[in-house]
Amino acid sequence: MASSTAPYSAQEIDLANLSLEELWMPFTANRAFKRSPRLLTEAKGMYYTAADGRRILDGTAGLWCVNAGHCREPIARAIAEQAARMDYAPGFQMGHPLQFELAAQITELLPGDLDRVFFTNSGSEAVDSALKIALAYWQAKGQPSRTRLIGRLRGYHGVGFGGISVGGIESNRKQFASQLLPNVDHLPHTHDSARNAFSRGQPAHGAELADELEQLVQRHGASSIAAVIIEPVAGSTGVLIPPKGYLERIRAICTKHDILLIFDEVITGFGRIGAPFAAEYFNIEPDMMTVAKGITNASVPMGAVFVRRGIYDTVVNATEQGIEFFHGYTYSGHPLACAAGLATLGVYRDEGLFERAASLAPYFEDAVHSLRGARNVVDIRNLGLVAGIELASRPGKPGARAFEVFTRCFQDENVLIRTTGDIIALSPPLIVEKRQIDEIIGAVGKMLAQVE
Ligand code: PXG
Repeated sequence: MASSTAPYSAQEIDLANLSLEELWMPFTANRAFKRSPRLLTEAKGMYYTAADGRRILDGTAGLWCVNAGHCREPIARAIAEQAARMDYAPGFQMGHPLQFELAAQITELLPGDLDRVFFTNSGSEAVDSALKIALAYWQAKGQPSRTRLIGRLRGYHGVGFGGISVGGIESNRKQFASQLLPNVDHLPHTHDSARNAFSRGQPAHGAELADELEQLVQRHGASSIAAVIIEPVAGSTGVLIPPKGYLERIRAICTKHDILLIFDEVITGFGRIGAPFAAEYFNIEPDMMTVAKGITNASVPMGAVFVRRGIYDTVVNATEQGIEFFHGYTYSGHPLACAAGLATLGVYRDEGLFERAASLAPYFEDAVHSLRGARNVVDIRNLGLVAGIELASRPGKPGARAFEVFTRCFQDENVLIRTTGDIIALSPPLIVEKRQIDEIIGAVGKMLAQVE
């Protein structure tokens, strides 16, 4: 194309002359990245193509989100057709059929009376929306003193002010520490390497850590507490599987004191642990769930809050007329996201991908635990198709060792993994084949042996 015209598609970008300076990259060491960039240009199924043409096996489903594999034809087609038919429709005081249809189809996957859906565009927005729904609910119910929010140490709930306030990842909070939400408490995290290292599936020890919630209730009074938010399986912090009995106890204490329980299922939702949602896997019904990522197979940004019918009814019926909940986004229920979501649900259903994740889980478990004994490995934990491999840190350089494994896996082994601190996280698309699991584990094992 003529050089006077700006490129408008990936194929037309001149990679050799691509300027990296202008973009401020998220959660990235910008200066180091721009010195030695890692660029992806295409994707199909289990593989990315890197800018230098190498095929890269995706061991992380992008960022835990491309559960059905990349560039699935039915999803790409649905997006393209919808973009041509109706690109956008206002979501305030107006609607379009796709958003109602997607909400209806999703609720078929949900347990009990979790059957109301509020759409957002990301997990962070879903979390902030859920926290606001909790406050609106208690106000509508005539208990406006219930405002306290309880999260958990090492929890990740996105990057909104609400999410980092209830979240418990220190590095995400410290630049903003003076302006976080007030009236927030944190439960202890559930990681206990002394008792639970190398557990397969749910660790045996730690159910009693839930009792800290009872302590917080005693300290503050139940009538001051609006909601508890936790990831059923903590992802971002490095894959922490809930101890046996822990989630049951959290649920029981919340029920006893009438505290709303929010499961943040942004990672666990849509099949990651071998069930539609962690709520089903653990057979525990939260009062709300937050999701994103797998809802559209990450093809178009979308998040959602799933809400028990009674919460919706309470908020909506509390207002005589007019708008009941002063909250929403320009792109809530965006037509492209809804089209992608419907097609994604179709792929999950037609290919039985949640069941596939469940049936591959034992093979995946054996594969990741075969790395026990590899150099510097101090713990391995897993559930469904997610695993964390924790390495001993280099003195004074937390995260450096795992990051070197990550860069070498990408550069030398053509395998994409993810690291957080010194923990390697694996979460392949649910379409992964056994030989690809072997390839991912083989690459990690080889690099663990080589990296100092
Ligand atoms: N809650 C949970 C449990 C998450 O895992 C969010 C909320 C926020 O979602 P958005 O869509 O706003 O990013 C997340 C996101 C990683 C990693 O590798 C994890 C996430 C995002 C990016 C990277 O640990 N989780």
